[in-house]
Amino acid sequence: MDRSLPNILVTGTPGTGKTTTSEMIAEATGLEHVNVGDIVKSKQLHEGYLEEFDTHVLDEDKLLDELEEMLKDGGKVVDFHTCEIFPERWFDLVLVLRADTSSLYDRMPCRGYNKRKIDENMECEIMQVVLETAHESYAPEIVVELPSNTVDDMESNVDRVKQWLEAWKVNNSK
Ligand code: DAT
Repeated sequence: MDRSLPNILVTGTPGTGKTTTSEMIAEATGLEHVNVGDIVKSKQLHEGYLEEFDTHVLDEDKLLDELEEMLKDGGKVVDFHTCEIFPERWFDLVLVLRADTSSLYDRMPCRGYNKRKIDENMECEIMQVVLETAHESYAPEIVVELPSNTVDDMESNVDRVKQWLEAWKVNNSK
């Protein structure tokens, strides 16, 4: 893809801070935040809801068509809890947010998740599922693991992205 601005994927277990961090990145850089979960719901890009797992079954084809159009010119910060469904070529940087068990556990109740979903998310984080999936799905040099336990962590993560973006612009100027 030839784009004048990069696309960044912010991924991680639910509750690790993807939406908050993506909004902060958008604010600090002028890139546009794309909240995939919200798009799935608002455009009904799912094939129904699984009550037992408290989750929507994605209509992947429709979702990818929708996102391809949004991402083609670059300049997007895409926030989603899974990363393997997207084509590798879409992203220039993949951030995997990580939270300690205690930080993450404290954030779960405010999400209104049932016990099963909380246990599932905690296990997902402990077993580093999203990090491993990101490593399997993208080139190693674009995958960056970032701690997201405190507000200071979030601020320093946003600063790193700002610096990365400046370097990207220099390296990709025509
Ligand atoms: P996600 O989009 O990964 O599901 P979120 O951004 O909605 O997560 O954050 C969930 C809650 O946790 C929200 O109340 C903000 C808080 N939070 C997230 N990351 C944090 C951090 N690094 N420090 C403090 N609070 C954080």
